[in-house]
Parts: sequence; C-alpha cells; structure tokens
Amino acid sequence: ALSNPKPSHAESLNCPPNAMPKRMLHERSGDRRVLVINTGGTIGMKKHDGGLKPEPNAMVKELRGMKIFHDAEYAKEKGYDHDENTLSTSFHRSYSKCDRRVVYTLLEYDPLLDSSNMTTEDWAKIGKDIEKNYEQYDGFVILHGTDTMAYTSSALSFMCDHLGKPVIVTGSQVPIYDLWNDGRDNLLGALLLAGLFDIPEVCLYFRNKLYRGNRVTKVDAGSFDGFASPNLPPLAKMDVDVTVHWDMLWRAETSTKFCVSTKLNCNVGLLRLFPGITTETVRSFLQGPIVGVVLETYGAGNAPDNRPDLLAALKEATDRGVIIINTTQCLKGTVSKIYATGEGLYAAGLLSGGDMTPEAVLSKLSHVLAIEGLDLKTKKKMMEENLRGEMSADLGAKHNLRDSRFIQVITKSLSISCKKELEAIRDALAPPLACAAAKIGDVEALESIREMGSILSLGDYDGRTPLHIAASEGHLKVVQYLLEHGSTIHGRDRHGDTPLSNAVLFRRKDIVRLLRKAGAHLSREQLAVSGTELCSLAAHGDLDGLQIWHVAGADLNAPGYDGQSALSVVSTGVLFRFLSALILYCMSWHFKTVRS
Ligand code: ASN
Repeated sequence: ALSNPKPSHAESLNCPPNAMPKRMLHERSGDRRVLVINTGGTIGMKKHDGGLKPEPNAMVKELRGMKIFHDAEYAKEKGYDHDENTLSTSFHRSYSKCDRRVVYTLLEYDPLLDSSNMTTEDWAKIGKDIEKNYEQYDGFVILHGTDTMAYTSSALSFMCDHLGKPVIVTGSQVPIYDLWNDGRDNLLGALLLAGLFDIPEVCLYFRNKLYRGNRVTKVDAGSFDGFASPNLPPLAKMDVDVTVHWDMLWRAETSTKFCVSTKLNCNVGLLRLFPGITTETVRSFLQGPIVGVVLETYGAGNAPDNRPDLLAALKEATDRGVIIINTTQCLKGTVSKIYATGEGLYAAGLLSGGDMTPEAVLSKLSHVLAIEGLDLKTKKKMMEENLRGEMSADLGAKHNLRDSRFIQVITKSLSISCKKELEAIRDALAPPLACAAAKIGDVEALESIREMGSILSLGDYDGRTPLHIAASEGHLKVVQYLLEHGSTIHGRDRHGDTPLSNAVLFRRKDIVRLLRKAGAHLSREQLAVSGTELCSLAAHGDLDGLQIWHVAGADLNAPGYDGQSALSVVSTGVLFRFLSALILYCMSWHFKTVRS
C-alpha cells in the first residue's frame, strides 16, 4: 500500500499534512471477500447405492479444478493459497461494471445434510457462523438443499437483525459434479452478487434471479427454475447485465449493530383446510404445546361459515393464547376480508397473514414467539407488522412523485407528463442531489429527496454515497439521519473507502463512534496495515490520531512493518514520548473497560 503511486484520497482532497493515514486507509487490493457455508444439498451430492447423498470434502477440490471458480496464479501471487479452502475468481468488467475479484472461503459443515434433514438447530448454526464471521467478509453464500431452502431463507431473514451485508442462499437441482447441471451457474451468480453488490438482505438466488428470501417457495422439483416469488418480483436479474432493483431492497433502518437471534419456538405448525376436515382433527392439532399456527385457508382467506363447531375449536385455541394466522392456499395473492366466509375466522381471533408465504409465516411465528419479555398483544402486533419485507406494504402510503415541488418544476420546464420519464429523471438526479445535501449537512433536503421515493444509499460516479460524504464532512446529524433511513454502512467507493474509513481519515471522532455503534468496521486489509500507520502516529506523538484509530477498532498492539507496535514505539522514545505512552495506556484501558 505504501508504494501505491495513485494519489490518496486525502491528498486529492487537499488534506492538511498532519491529517491522517492517507494511503493506509485504502484497500491493499480491491478484492471482495465472501464466506461460502456449505450445508449440503444436491449441489454437492454424488450417487450412492441408496440414491443421491452429500459427498464430504469434495466441493473444494472440484472448484479448485475449474478456472471460473479458481484462479490459481492469482491466488499464489496474492498469497491467498496458504489456505486450501480459500479460492479466488474474477468477474469480467462488462458484467460487474467493475473489474473485481471475489476471494471466497469455503466452510463445509460436518455432516453435510440433505435439506430434508434440516432442523431449527441447523438454522441457528448458520446464523451463528454468519455472526461470527460478519466483519471478516463482504457477503455470505449459503449452499443448501432446495427442498427446505425457502424455510431456511425465511428463517434467516427474521433471525438476522440490523443486517447490512448480503446473505445469499443457493443450491441446485443437479449436482455440480454432473456435466449438465445448474449448480455452477447458481454458485457463480451468488458469489458475484454477494461479493460485489451492497444488497443488505437475506436472499435466495436461483436460475439467474435473486429473490427476497422470505418471499420464495419451491414450485418445481424437476426444473432448473425451481423457485418462485409469487407476490414480489425478483430483486435482481442476471442476464447479459446484472440488473438490481435498488428501490425494491429492504433496508434495516437502524443505528444498531448486526446481531443474530437464534432462539426459535418449535411449537408452531401448518394446518391446511380441506373440505370435510373434522373438528376433532383441528381440535387435536391445536392442543398444547402448540402456540402458533399457520392456517392455510381457501382463496382470499375463506373457511366454511356453516361449521360453528370448527370455528368454535379455533376460538377455543385463540382464547388460550394460541396465535393463528390466516394465509391462503393459493400460490399467489393475499387474504382479504371480502367474503362472508372469511368473517368467522377473524371473529374466532385469527390474524391476517396478508400475502406472506406459509414458509415466511411459520418462521416468523417461530421467531416472534421465542422473543423473551413480550406480552401476547405485542407478539400479535409484530405478526401483523412488516418486519423484513415479508409482506406487501400498504400502497396507499407510497409517496406521490408529482407532489414534489422539485419534480413539478422539472416537469414543467421539460414538458414531461409520463410517469416513467419522471421516475427516470428522479433516479438520475437523486444521488448527486443527496450527496450535495449531505455535503452541506442539510437534513431537510435529504428528507425531501426521500419523499420523492428516492433511496439515499446510491452513490455518485465515484460510488460515494451521502453517508461517505456526511462522514467526511463531520455532519453528525446527517449521519444519524442516514443510518435511520436505511443507508448502507458498508458501502465502498471507487477507492475502496467506507464511511468509517472516511471518518477516520478526516478525524471525525464522534462520527467514528456513531458508525462503530451501528456496526461499521475497518476491513481486514485496513486492519492488516494499521500497525505501521499506528507506529508512525506514535512516533510523532499524535495521540489524537491514535485515539481515532483505536475508536475505529484498530489494535494499538498490532505490529508495524518492523514488528514493533504503536505502544512500544511510544515507550522507547524520549521522556515526552514516555509520558505519552502512559497516557496512551490509560486511554486504552479506559476504552477497554467502556467496551466490556
Ligand atoms: N433433496 C435435496 C435437498 O433438499 C434436493 C435438492 O437440493 N435439489 O437437499
């Protein structure tokens, strides 16, 4: 990094000479890191006497042998090859719009499972592994069997709280070891999306389409097009180009750190109505320990209203505190209160499941019912709320583009009337306008831009988002506002800088603190070179600089290029440096105690 001839961001922005780290904050390489968690499924199966079974320790060898999945020369040159599970692949410029590599590490579970054998404990294990490795990787790919994939992707979406990075579940219908298979395409597409796109959602990728994880269902056992998202179009499509529908993404509006809640209540179930179902069957299904039920009813959420016995059995259960959600048996559409035959269900205490898939309702129930300290009323309210984009939003609440004064002026001066054209103009203008508003610290202007239906996470021509700019300029309130309105905290600009590295560069200590609280972190490359920078700051007695790095998460004990740490550099100096070291020690203790 030190020998990088490119002028640093700090230099190009005329930073004062004593200002920070310059090149140190830039990536050593622009490579993106992805963790691939292989849980099993057909993608990694081989034929045995009893049929297809997951094959342990075979996937990494297979991928190593394929140029599209592993560039051995590059891995050697960059020193990635010290770990046999780490592979590197590159994506062509025209495809990804940036010539970047994805370096991925395969974590294989033991045992590998056919997804029919998956339990909620396996979901928890995946969740914990994402949490454990969250700061080390830019994205996550979960290899999984297709049979229960929609349940896992739904469950993970609820388990992942304040998610800011892509988690993409994929697999295949035919093993990757077969000549004619869908595993290669699915894995390659998932790697590209997880590594190069800031899509902060749990998704499912299959046959060129990226779906929201809690909107999918398996619809075909014999086609490469095995999944559908009946009530929400795909979030992204991979054709000749990658088209991401940025405005459709579900973003956590938060200034809290990512965490995974692995507690799930297993006393939940799915019950499908059919003509002639006996009241005894329904009553025995609703007995304890069951506490949450997805009732799949007919059409728009209807059930017989000439069966008071059946409705009484449902009411008995809801009176006991069982949460029953009314969902439709239809693949597409929503339950609504339009028929008299639906009335009785709500009178019996059922809640509407809207257009949620049964997989999503089941895992949402499992998640919500496991949250400690909530009363029944709050749990019911959560079930009817949109927690992770699992149900369609109230369209009535959408902003009307024509209400915006700014748009009115443009429409008039350009004589535009068609909605599509208006949207195209808004989408082209919103990112630079939002960046300009962030630069001058204008929260009101950002709010007006958001009210036009624009998202505030998109970057300018350099990939610099309003959050990068507000962090650089030191506008704390703007940073807070952007975090609370879904700005991507991990976004990197063309130079590889994140809002956090910008805040460190410009010494915005309060912003560094806020971003850290929200889960921002230095990348592993930035941390790897931090020792040398810290030593240099220590040698100059620059306590302020050291403190900012420390708050940003750097380790003051990290060795520099000659093996010395910042702390030892300070302590071998003259008396004044010795005193500085003492202060530094006190500071580091103070921060350690505050943190713990
Ligand atoms: N039985 C397999 C599984 O779910 C099906 C598949 O992956 N295509 O693990």
